[in-house]
Amino acid sequence: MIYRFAFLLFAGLCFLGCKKQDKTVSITDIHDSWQFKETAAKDWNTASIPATVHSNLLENQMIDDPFVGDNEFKLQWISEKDWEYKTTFEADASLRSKKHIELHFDGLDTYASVYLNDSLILEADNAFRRWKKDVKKILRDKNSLRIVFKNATEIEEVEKAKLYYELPEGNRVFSRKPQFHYGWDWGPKFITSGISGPVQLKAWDDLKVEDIFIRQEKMDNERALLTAEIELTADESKTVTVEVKVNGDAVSSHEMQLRKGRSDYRIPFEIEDPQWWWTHNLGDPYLYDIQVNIFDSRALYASKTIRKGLRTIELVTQEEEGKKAFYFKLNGVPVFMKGANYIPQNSFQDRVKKEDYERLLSDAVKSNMNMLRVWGGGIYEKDIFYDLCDEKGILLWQDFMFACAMYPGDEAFLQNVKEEAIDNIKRLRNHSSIALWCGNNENSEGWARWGWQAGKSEEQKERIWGHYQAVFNGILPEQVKRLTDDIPYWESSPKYGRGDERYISEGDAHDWWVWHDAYPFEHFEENVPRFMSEFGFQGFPSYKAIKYVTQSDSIDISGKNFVSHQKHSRGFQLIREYMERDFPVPDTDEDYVYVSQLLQAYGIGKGIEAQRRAMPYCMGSLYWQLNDCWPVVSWSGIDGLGEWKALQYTAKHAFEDLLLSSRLQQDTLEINLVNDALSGLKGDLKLSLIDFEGKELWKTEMPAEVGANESKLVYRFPLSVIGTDRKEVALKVDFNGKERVFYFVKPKELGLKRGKIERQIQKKESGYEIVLTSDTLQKDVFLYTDTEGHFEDNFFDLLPGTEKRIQFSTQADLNEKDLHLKTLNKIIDSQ
Ligand code: BMA
Repeated sequence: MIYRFAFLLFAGLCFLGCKKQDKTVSITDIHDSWQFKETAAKDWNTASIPATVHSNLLENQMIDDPFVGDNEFKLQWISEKDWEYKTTFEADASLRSKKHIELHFDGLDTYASVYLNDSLILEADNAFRRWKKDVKKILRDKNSLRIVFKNATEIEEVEKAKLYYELPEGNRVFSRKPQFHYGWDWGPKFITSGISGPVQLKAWDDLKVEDIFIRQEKMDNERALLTAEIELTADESKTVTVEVKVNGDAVSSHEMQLRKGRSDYRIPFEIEDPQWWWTHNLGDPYLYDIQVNIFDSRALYASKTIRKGLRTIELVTQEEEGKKAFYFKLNGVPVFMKGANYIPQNSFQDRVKKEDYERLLSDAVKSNMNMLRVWGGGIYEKDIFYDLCDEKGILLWQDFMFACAMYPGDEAFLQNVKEEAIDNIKRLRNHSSIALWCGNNENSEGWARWGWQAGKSEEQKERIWGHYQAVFNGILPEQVKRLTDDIPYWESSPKYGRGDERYISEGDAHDWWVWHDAYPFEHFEENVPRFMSEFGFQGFPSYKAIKYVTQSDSIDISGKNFVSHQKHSRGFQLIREYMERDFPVPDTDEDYVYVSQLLQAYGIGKGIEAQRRAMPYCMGSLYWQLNDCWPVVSWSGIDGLGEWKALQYTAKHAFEDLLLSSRLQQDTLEINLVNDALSGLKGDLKLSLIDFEGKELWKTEMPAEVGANESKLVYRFPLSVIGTDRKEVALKVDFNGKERVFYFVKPKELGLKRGKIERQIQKKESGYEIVLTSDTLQKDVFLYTDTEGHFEDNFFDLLPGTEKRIQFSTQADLNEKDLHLKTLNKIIDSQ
């Protein structure tokens, strides 16, 4: 016993000094001195890695910025060529003396032949996988490494020729690489290639920790039962001690007999009075530091720390009144999911930096989002994305990377998909943020109603559908079940396409009647599904993004330099059509951009509110889409340069845990309180009808309350109070100090007068405070400037005689002349 204590003390002291995560494995990055060229070319150019060929060409100033003007079209030649990369590196005698040496590639995009010292060691064919190769025998003192990337198009043609039928949506289905690279209705076509992840030599003797998974077996308020599942490769059978520490305290220590070769070991442990991980809006996203230490009789062998939140997550799909529910329970509590669909942040992944992840995910928190959906046409994100979601308390709906198509199903393809699933599930399974793994985006909807079956024989249809089943009801759910601690799996988003009437009563829904079928925004109010996982409307990006694209100081949205940044064939036309319905159509490009953003915010705001009012029937509202991968006219709330469009501010307010919402129903305005918090609220509801000069025409006040996690109709305001002219009045509603203003006609019908806005600017520690006042109600006040920074609120209504204080956070100096302002008043008044 005394011996054992002494041993643990020794080991503990040793650990304090051992910063390295895994002493058994020495890691050498091979990131230096890379060069690249087109295979047919003579001259080599320097290359930083990880990167794409496109980024390397740009770094060498060999191409123009792909995001400017119509450069996209001029750069298509890049993906039609083959490219190669080379470097040299040393492996000294001490490294080579290690018993095992592997070369690891954490990302190769996509068809790569890897030569080490002129031996072909690897042929990769999946950009989503990680590759490794035993190189012990090939490694020398001085080594050359060369990687040849074959262009994807040629290989896809070969694969296509092997099929006696055509698969829908083009050749991209043959390549396991991000599907948006082939162009999307918000994204350019850049079929990249290159070394997309770190390249490392990993060398070790005797023992290697392959993987550690902290499986949460059971959890209640008293204790969490966990198992550390450890995958080890050992050269010989020997005895080790495995210790688990939680937040620095040892909670378990086990002696274990290692088996020779690769084996799995299970170490159970408990945490008493565990702290639950919550989404940021409901509590603390608490993360434990769980450290697994492996000792032999002399010293610490290996140590790995996993930051893990403890929580239970459940997808409830049981029958309710003959229909199937669809909601998430976090820690046993049904939670309304508020958020958006996430796409890759750049066409060239290497250009997304740590601070971009930090900023975008902080923006999601600021916008009161508690869930993002990682959409299936993009990428399995880097670890940092999931680390930040864990920390910030954002849940993730994680798609597998399949979108809007039917895929092949030959043995090699299925095996490749299986390995891809194993790689990514294992990499991501310790993250508490992942709430769901979903098979694909819109594949089954497409098959059912996008005409993909036309012209195919019964046998062909059966075969294609059989391949679908093999992946989405076979391989993927099997791997999720086998490798995770009961994370739910969902076959496809949406469950039913909108052509199937069940889309509204079962599973998740993508409602594209608005936009693609040009239904009015009011459609959202009458058609609320169980969980809206996609709905959206386009808006122009910021002035900054437009100026970047056109490389000009003025706003021109119809020139050839800009129009290629609208990827939806009817996009411009649909924006105009909807604008004519609800908003004034301005006659300058600058105003048109502004009103297009108001329009987008107005429509999607209506949808979010309708979905939240319908809680608990509806339990989720994820709009399409959070962000962009370049500057473009799209459905995003945050544009390609990180600027917030009006939608993002509207979403921020509409997603607050307490929402005051209204709906016009014949001769009444119904007022709802929606409360997502875990405790109820009581207070005074104050209503006051005002004209646009602020004169109070009517008022009332009453006690009101709303329960925890509840939406409640609290007041019916009779329109008879107003009389017939509803264009110049607004209803101010206040509940416990939270205020909202409702209107009775469409924005274009409002009798708004230009008026005058007084402003004051004060320097503050983290930027500036802008104070605005006006004698007249000012609608949709938009502040903008060329100075880098962020307005904490924008596109707001300014009530007459009331001060509005806006924080502008910036490191720069804001010149008063560079602060501009637009209002809907000015546009309406001048027409
Ligand atoms: C959704 C997405 C994307 C697309 C968007 C807008 O269904 O899944 O495929 O960009 O529609 O059309």
